Amino acid sequence: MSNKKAVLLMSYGTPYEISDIMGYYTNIRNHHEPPKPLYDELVSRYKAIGGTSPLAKISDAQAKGLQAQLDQEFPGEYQVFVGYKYIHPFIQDAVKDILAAGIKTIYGIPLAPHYSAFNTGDYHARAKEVLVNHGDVTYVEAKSWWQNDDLIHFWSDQLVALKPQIDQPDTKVILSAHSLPMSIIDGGDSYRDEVEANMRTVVKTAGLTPDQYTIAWQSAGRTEQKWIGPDFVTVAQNLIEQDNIKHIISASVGFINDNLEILYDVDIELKQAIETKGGKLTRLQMPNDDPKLISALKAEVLKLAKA
Ligand code: FEC
Repeated sequence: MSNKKAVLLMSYGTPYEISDIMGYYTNIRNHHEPPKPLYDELVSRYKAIGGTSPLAKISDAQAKGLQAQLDQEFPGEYQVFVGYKYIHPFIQDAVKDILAAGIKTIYGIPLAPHYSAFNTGDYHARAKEVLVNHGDVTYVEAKSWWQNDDLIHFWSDQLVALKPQIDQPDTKVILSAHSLPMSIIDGGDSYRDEVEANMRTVVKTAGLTPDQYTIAWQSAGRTEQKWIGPDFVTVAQNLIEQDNIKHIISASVGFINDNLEILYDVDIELKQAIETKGGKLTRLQMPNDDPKLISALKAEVLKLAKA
């Protein structure tokens, strides 16, 4: 038996190469293969950002950064593992590795700061299903960690640096996060409320006035159902056409990584939509493995350790 504690970082995962996309997309669609037009469309989005997303490398860098910060303060006490929901190494396999290492305490932390029973809640469920017959193992779960000061300041510092531009009457900040089907929100999921509270805290910390920003949603799925809106492309175009806005500053506060939804949906799709209407886009940097993000993860580990 080991006295070490495991930190299990969990996220969506991303295809490592084009040939992984079919299996990955099939997993996202609950083991149903995507129709060919949807599959082709997803492949073309990955190709447009260079073939694959940098997400796997970034998750790896986050895990290494966290391990280094923990080792510095608590040598030998923690071992960081990574598991994905839709591609290998799967969350369940990471938990099996933890068990094989003889570790009896697991701190489960989603690499997404807003709780959603649909998304991050499901990460925990997948981890815990492996532990059903392991009553001697303690699993402590992080729910939401967007309130962390370092993470709030990661965003608000960038807005403060852009304040001279934001103070211009032709400029608007659009804060965005991944949309979800409204049926999930109507079922009582806290995701939308958490995301909006996060956005309001960021703009308040940066000292923005209500007329300087707006909240919108991005990356809704290609389905018939109603998703949380308004969509950020429509919002941006209306601002330019109807409100004399020329400069949009995009802050995708709902994510912590450069991924397909940032590099394609913001950097290609939103940018083109804005430029078509004669406007200009500036996008805030994503946390990735910035020391502030790593400190936020470490703070969450220490919070769980005290719980
Ligand atoms: O490879 C990459 O860089 C992208 C990885 C990726 C991240 C991500 C984040 C979120 N998603 C959320 C909700 C949904 C819902 C559906 C859905 C569908 C997809 C598809 C791909 C995909 N998601 Fe994702 N998401 C990422 C990738 N997502 C690929 C399938 C093609 C498409 O629709 O674009 C609809 C599922 C369904 O079809 O039934 C719902 C939420 C997040 C933000 C939180 C988080 O990061 O976990 C919410 C990264």
